[in-house]
Amino acid sequence: MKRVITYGTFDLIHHGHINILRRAKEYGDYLIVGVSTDEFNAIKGKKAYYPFEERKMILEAIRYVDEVIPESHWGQKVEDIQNHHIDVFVMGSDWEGKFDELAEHCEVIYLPRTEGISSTKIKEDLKDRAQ
Ligand code: C2G
Repeated sequence: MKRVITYGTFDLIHHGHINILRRAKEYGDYLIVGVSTDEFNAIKGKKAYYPFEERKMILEAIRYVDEVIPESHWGQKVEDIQNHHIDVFVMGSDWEGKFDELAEHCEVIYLPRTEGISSTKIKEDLKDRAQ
């Protein structure tokens, strides 16, 4: 069984998230998602609308996702890859090159981002509409 992992905040789930999850799953049979904790988001400078537990629950309901684990710090990826016997690490192209060192442990793949959508854009558009 080929095992894939990807990471992110996955706030306000949108088709860009679904696209990356669907394509990541195509690289194997089992997809693990490391979803950022609220504390890690603060380190990333992000404030998610949904708290960790809700973002985790929503991801677990997505057909491409087999398991969700917490992402609490930048440095956990190698340990996750080893502990979960990961074959492929997938991220969107906005992270191109940032995780190349993981190639020592598994295949590293960056997939094109879905243009025109982001959780930040959703929040901004909704704010504009409310005015
Ligand atoms: N993504 C995408 N297209 C979009 C928006 C996001 O392909 N329009 C992808 C991102 O490239 C990423 C994943 O969806 O691979 C999750 O994106 P975010 O929730 O924004 O996660 P991010 O803040 O990039 O955190 O250690 C890695 C970090 O946790 C990634």
